[in-house]
Amino acid sequence: MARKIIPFTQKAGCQGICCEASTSILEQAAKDGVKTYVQRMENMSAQPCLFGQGGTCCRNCSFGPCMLIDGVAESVGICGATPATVAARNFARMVASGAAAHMDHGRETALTFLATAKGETPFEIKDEKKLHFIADLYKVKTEGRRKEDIAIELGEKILAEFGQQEGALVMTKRAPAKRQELWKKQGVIPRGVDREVVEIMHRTHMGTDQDYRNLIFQATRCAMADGWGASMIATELQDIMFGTPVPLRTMVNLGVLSEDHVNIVIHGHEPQVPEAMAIVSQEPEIVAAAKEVGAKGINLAGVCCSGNEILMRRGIPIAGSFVQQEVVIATGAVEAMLVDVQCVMQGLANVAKCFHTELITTSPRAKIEGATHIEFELEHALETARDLTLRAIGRFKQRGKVRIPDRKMDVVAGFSHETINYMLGGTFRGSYRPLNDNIINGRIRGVGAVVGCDSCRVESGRVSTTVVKELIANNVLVLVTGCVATSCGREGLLRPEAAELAGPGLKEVCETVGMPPVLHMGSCVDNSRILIAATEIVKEGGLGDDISQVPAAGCAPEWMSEKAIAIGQYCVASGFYVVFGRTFPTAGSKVLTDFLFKEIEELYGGMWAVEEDPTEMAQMMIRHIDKAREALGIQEKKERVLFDMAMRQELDAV
Ligand code: NFS
Ligand code: SF4
Repeated sequence: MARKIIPFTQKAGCQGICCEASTSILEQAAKDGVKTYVQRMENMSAQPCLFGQGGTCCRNCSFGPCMLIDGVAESVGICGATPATVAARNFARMVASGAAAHMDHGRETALTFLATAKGETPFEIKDEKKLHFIADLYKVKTEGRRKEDIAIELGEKILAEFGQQEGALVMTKRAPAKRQELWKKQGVIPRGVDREVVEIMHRTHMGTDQDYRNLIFQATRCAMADGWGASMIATELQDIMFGTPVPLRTMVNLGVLSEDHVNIVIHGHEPQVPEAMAIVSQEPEIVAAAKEVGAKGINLAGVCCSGNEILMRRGIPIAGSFVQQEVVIATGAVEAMLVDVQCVMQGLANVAKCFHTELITTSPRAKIEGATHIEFELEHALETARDLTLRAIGRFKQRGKVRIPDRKMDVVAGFSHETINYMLGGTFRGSYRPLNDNIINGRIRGVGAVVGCDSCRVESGRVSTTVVKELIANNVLVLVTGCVATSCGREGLLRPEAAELAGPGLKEVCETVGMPPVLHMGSCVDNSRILIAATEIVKEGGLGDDISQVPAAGCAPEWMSEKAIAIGQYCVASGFYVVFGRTFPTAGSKVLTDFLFKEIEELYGGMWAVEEDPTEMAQMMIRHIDKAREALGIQEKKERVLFDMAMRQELDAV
């Protein structure tokens, strides 16, 4: 049965919360007078403004805000800007902001990589194979050279791409040839990383670009500089330094907090602080210090994508998703919460004040009033990490009543696109062949990427997991990243046992391989792994020669962040059909929305859609997947046959 999603604000009490574990904590917090997003939503005096929600409010100059009504001829800004122009400007600015978040993350990663190569950080070059692969892409010589020398040259080349003015970002050359041709034709290959954001900010300035198509063109080029640029750079360099993920077992949900350990929660996005914390937390002196205050040791847990980074690579558990961040503190069990950048609620500061928790900001780019600021500097990474850990230990004795819900769930995470190679291909022949074959023979209907945030405007987590369950029940293999992955983890969907919920074909594949039907591919910058996985499927052959032909679709059922818009736009530009949940930021302009939902398909082979009902979201993806299967001539379930070269070519020619 389809579940009607009722906006949280229309309900009384705590019904919009993701799981029972959170509900119990939030109810107690409310009784104790601790204010979280629940109270803040109730206190919100007005319903969301329709102009703001639909993208037709402009305040790009002091004549505004100009609030425009679509379809009314005289409803234009004082400057004459139409609803389509205003909505396109606002959309482009969302892309710019979202992309900039990933770009700054990518830049920090590149700087850390370079410093690591020079021996100035406690990190190392862990994945030499990937170092060589990426070095080859960037035409950095590898033969007979020390890995550090390769990394220095590579790091400098990558860093230079951020300020590059002309040319093309190197990572875009990884896409299928046909896709690259299309991008060239459309002119959307990014010239540099930062330039594309600056150009959006310029074009959207009062009185500049006033053609919605031209604005969306630049938004696309900027989004490309995120997905096929900064995010991919972040993922690959992080893998080289911290290790490319391989499948591992760990846990998620509030129950991963420990009653008898010092709990340090790491929240935000960049993996430098989490990695340093992971290194020092097991040091004998640190453990001894924890024991001195009566704790058994240090328990690290993650929130949001910082959590996903160390979950994927180190198996460190996740205490909560985005919506759960305040709940984590409200357990009373957290000695310190370290936050760096993005998706950190300012409300945390007040929640922390109600407990013994110290909220600590670590990035010079993101301070919060009322939080302690301890800057994390790479050159003193471990000293700072020790200092942070000791501060947390110092708080242990101040703990009041602790309420850790007895809720945690097993998850298997760590599916890099390289792992999918081996997982499905077997150790003796790592390739995407078996995946492609199973898609061709119909056991797997297609691939669904369900990504993005969890939202407190809906029954958070529930919308995403309903989409995911519907997809796997229909034999769609699901890839997840970000907070959706945490939601799926809480519901047990990231365990091989979840194959029980899959349709017969997908179930058979999962059981043969021993993998879950829902594969956790990492944080939100790791959506770049999905781009590469789709590319590998194309290159393997038999499923068309471009990403837009692959039976696949993307979805962000509970999106909230501007990053999600940037991600959606680069997925559309890469040929994906992308469904967003609940609300779409251009809804106030029919012209622009029609362009993004329909006409854009002619340009990129991908397009947007929006839908509130999760079952319908999944069905929309499935219909798209079936359409792609039909176009490939594989819509009927076929028995598994071994493909020889001639047959592959025949399929390629379809
Ligand atoms: Ni993605 Fe990750 Fe979560 Fe959304 Fe925020 S943490 S970068 S933006 S809320 S998934
Ligand atoms: Fe109004 Fe135009 Fe100024 Fe925007 S730029 S606030 S539409 S006058």
